[in-house]
Amino acid sequence: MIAEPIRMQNNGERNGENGNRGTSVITRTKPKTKKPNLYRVLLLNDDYTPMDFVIHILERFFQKDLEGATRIMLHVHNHGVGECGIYTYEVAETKVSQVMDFARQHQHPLQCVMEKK
Ligand code: TYC
Repeated sequence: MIAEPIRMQNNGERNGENGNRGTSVITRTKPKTKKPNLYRVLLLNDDYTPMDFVIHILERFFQKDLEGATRIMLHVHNHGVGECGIYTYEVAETKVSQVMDFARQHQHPLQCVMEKK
């Protein structure tokens, strides 16, 4: 965490007649633009899930065209794991659930996981 410059905005009652300190307001001078944590969604290889089914998953849930989906599927097939996309936490979580539910419905052992970038 990096401290950002702040400005003290005093309301003129810093030392009131009764000696109490008045309320001071601190104002952020720089707009706060926090970057969200990002997560990779990964597919894992297995020996049973059909290649065409994995391609369909990549088209349906990760908006890949046939060429991109085929490239990712073959990367997973050849290397054991591959990246389908990078998303914020809730979107990544939803993608993983959608893939796992769809694979289970079709009785394929395909595994999909997320990892923090
Ligand atoms: N290895 C599978 C096969 O030969 C294909 C496959 C690719 C499976 C990617 C899972 O995430 C995967 N049918």
